[in-house]
Amino acid sequence: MKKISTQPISRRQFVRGIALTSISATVASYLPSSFAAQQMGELLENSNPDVPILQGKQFEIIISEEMVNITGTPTKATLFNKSIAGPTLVWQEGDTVTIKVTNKLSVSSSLHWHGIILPFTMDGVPGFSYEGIAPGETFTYQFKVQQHGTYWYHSHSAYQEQTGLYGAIVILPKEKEALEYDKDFVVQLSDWSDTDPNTIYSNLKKSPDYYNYVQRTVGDFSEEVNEKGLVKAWDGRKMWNKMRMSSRDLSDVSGATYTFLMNGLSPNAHWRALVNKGEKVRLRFINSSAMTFFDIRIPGLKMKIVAADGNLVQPISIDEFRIGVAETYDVIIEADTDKQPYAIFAQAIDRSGFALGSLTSNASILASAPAMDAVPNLTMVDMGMKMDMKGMDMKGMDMKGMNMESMESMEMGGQDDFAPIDFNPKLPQIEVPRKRGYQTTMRATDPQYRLSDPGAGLRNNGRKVLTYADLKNIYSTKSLPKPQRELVLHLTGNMERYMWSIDGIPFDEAPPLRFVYGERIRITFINDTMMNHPMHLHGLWSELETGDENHIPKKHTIIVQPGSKISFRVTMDAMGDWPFHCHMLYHMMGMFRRVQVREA
Ligand SMILES: [Cu+2]
Repeated sequence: MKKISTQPISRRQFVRGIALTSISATVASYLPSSFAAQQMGELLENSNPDVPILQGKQFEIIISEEMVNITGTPTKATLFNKSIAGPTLVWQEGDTVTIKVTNKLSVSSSLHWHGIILPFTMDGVPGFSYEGIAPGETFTYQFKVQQHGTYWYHSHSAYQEQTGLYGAIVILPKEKEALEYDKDFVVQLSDWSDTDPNTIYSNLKKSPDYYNYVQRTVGDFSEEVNEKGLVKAWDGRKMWNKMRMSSRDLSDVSGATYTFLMNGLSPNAHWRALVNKGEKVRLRFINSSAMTFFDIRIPGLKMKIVAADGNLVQPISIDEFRIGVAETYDVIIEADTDKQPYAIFAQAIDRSGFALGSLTSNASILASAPAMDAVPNLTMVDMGMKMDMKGMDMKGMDMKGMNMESMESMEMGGQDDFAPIDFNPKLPQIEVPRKRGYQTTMRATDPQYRLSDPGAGLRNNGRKVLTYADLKNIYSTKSLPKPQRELVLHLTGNMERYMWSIDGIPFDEAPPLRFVYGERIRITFINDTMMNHPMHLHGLWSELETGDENHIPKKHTIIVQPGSKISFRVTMDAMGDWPFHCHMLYHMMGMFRRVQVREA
């Protein structure tokens, strides 16, 4: 194991007099050190002086509780090897890696390798591959690395991911990628709170809008409709006011409690990438947040997207991209840093704050953050709702100010079962239980594929924004077999009670989803809620249907936009039990399924 770190320059001199993000001021090292990976044609830089880069085949990781000071208030964190983020692990494709993980917490912990293809016994999820790592115990992971690109790892126990248990993985390719760049940085984003995550969750349970300054009311309204009927509940313009208020519903947990970090550093501590004029730079963006989607741009620069979730895509030049929780994107940029520093600006989707860094040729010259965009409004499209005006008594209602076009076909949650939705009559549908009831207060009755929709807050903003429709596998997917069966899953919730589920059934009441080893499945999600859900299937690739059959991109995490539907294909080529869940930390306990792959 090689530990890359210290150059005897205190990073304090680079921090402009504001509370350090570091866990200890004694870890004082700076200046990116191009390291031995260069031998293999790679140029990974030390992203943050306090985040070591570990490279090799043998690794030792210790999980412990430490004090950190992100905001000025010392707070307990759980950390890998005492750093936030955890160490960046550099693997070589084709190697067998061995990682010994010791838990020094007083509670059970775990380490999951996000997006890594491995035997299910090595996946690291309590209740699936093992029972977790007990206090004082060591678990040894060993598996062959069969892929390359940008990934990450995190705890899969309780809310430990929120309190600092995440780190980056960079896997060097066996054969050189057709990418040209001179420098290489991990840009790991996360959301930090000084509040204990158990408290955050209980606050959400008590009041789902606890961290959202605008009230959440559509669900209230549909409950009212159920009780009183639509006409009475309508009450003139009251409903419209409610709809407008609810249209601000973007994040459950916001900058009201979160400080957004880039490579473990707050905007004040300001991460910086030292870049000289003329250098091409690869930035490996990883969203390791518990709950935050970010919209990322580098004002004044184009970014060339070259990989999504670790897999190479046909390069596409854009101004901005949205990264969901758990996704990764690799971009290549070139900046004239002699002229000025450039801000790496990652604003939270609800504009309640941002993570910030600089590309600069001089570590003491930093870019300032641009103004945040306006708070986006969700539209009826985002709600995927229809308003059924037929049979309604319209007399005496004040319709002024109503947007009839978008309201015309909205239907609030009813008592019926889900209407059968026939996406592809040629595919036999997999039967799964579905429930209506208190778990499901919303329902998208007109969900649309929105692959070319950048999402609320990014539409028509004058910038070229990446969409899923832009993601094209660099390899041809023409010869891949067609799916044999289809599984349709509804993402459901009761926002007033902060309950999340799939098909109205939370994880602890749901039977496993059973598949036969080797079969090819089409999975379609319908998002009945007003929130984005980043859906992550462990151990198996999710091949996203973008509309281009010949270049289907492979992902491990797929954002299902509010009120939309989206489809992807999976070859069930890995035996065992696999978690399949929303990666929003506080949605996960309900919006979760066990996937079982077995021999026929
Ligand atoms: Cu979710």
